[in-house]
Amino acid sequence: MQASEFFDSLWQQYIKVTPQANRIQALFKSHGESVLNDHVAFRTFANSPVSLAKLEPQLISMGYQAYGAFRFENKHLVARCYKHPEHDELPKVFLSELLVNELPDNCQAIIQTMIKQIPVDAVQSPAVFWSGTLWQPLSFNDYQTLTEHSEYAAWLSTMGLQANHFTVSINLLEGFTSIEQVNQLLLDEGYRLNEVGGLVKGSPSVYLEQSSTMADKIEYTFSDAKTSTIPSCFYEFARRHKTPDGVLFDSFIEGNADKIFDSTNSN
Ligand code: OOG
Ligand code: NI
Repeated sequence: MQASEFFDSLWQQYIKVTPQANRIQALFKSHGESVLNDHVAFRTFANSPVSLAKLEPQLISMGYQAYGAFRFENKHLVARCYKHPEHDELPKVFLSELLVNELPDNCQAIIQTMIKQIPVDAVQSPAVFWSGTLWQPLSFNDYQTLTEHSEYAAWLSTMGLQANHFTVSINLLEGFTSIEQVNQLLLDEGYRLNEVGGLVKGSPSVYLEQSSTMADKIEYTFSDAKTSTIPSCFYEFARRHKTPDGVLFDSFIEGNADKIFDSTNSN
């Protein structure tokens, strides 16, 4: 699959559950901007047929290369990032996975019932990245148990494989040069931003500043027919700075990412 086709399909699936992203993109365009993506992100279950190691070859097949690795002890996650060496205009990819066996036993049991339903050959093509939940809905009670221990697990249980967020590259905007300007535009338009650790994650001194909306909310029907609103996906904004060697920093920062993850918290 061509990367351009990949990102088009991914975006179409994403805006179905994240209407705010489509509206915010249109807002930037109404200010004369062309909107290009810095990166997209995915979440998955480790030790499953869709683990990071099983998904990675699909990124490689489109010409991507891994170039960074991250660990989030408190959230029980690891992540890798990927870029396209020949086409640096293509979005980078941030792929994380949940270390299920670090969670309490009751959470592991809930997650194993989902993992067991994933076909062993689920990964056939890059289209797996918008295949959603490859398992039946869990009960509302189990969902609540997961939220208590891992918001990431709860999100992944209901949303599955799809773009968790797209990220506007502030560097490639013309009229909005600072992240504060972007945040102010969004606040003025009534969007709710992730405030964990402050609106701006990072600083020029770590060469990366990021902010994000709080995820949209969608109606979801659990296995026991209980319907509730759950967080879907969010939109991120990133401004990169030059490192001392004069090139734009192109990786990710654990301290920033740790807070960006909270954009899908349930309240
Ligand atoms: C990924 C959070 C990290 C970034 O840009 O640092 C991230 C996620 O929420 O799945 O996107
Ligand atoms: Ni991100």
